[in-house]
Amino acid sequence: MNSTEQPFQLHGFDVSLFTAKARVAMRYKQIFMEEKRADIRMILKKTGMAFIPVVTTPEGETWQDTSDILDRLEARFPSPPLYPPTPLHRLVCALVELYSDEFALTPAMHTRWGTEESEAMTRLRFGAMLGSLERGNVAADQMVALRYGVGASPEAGPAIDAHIDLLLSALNEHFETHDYLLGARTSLADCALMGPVYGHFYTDLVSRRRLLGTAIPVVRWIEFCNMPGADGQGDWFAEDEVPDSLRSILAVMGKAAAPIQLAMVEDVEAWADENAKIGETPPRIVGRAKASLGGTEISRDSQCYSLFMLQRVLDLYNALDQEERCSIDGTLAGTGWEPLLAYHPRHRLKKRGFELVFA
Ligand SMILES: N[C@@H](CCC(=O)N[C@@H](CS)C(=O)NCC(=O)O)C(=O)O
Repeated sequence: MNSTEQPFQLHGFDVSLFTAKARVAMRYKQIFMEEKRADIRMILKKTGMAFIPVVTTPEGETWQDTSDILDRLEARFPSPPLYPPTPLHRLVCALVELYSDEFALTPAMHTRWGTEESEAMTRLRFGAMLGSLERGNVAADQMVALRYGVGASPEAGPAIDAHIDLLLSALNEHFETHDYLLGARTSLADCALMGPVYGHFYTDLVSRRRLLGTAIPVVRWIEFCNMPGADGQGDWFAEDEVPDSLRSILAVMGKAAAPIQLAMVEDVEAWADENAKIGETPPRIVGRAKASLGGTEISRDSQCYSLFMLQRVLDLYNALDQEERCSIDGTLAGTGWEPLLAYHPRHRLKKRGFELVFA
């Protein structure tokens, strides 16, 4: 780096789930960067969509979609690595990413908008962030509408709270002994999970109290991820090691996430059977899926993007040879992820620029 070098820019917000994911990756890699409060008009102009975050590079490229952003960061700055070398650990990362980016929107929207106290605080915070209470309330109203789209309804509240308790208790147990999900080094899994756990649970008032009151090992992990420090980290777990505490986390995630993810993907596939045209962009939402979360029915909009995220997991899993797959199946048996790994999509989506199109 020298004084004439331009920084990478991360355009996002502290309250944004996906900004938290990208931030952890960029800090861990010690990339010369600055954070900018997102200017949605600029983002719309550059990407054609209003999603945050966006990364702009010193060469003037724009990167959008954190999964893609992290892939690009890893390719451009391979050291220190975020993606572990063994197939099992890569798959663990992809499953945690699927849970965090997809399912965890339900608990994340619940912690933000599911109590009067959190909602009132968030409205004030949005106002402060956007320059006026009026603007804050406009943004908040849009987000409250999205809450129902991801199944964070008041009726589902108790089941979602029970899920958050299970997750925090599994994470607490793991982080009592390990600094990060995969051992002594940050990975893609930590970046992804920081999205909901830092971006929402830790910045929303009521759940923040819950973390500070009952989950100090998780808070310590949040601090480590957000401030990775320059003094070096240790190693990931050896070879194919998945300690019981990590397996328990995967089981909490899989049992909650796999049923609704599969139901959403089945809706997308049924829609695509009738309507998909190669090279064409599907609508964002094509139905409404239902599944059980701990015995309570939750329902969510079926988004085509959910098939794209599942492909990321299946591409890794299906590239394994039979021996590797057998060993991974053994490790993941009983975690709830099995039906997703066994699924064979009839349709495929890919990116054309920033858009999803049928391949
Ligand atoms: N897949 C995208 C999702 C980004 C995303 O949904 N960002 C949220 C803010 S954290 C957003 O912009 N939501 C606006 C919307 O859903 O319309 C990514 O990984 O970057």
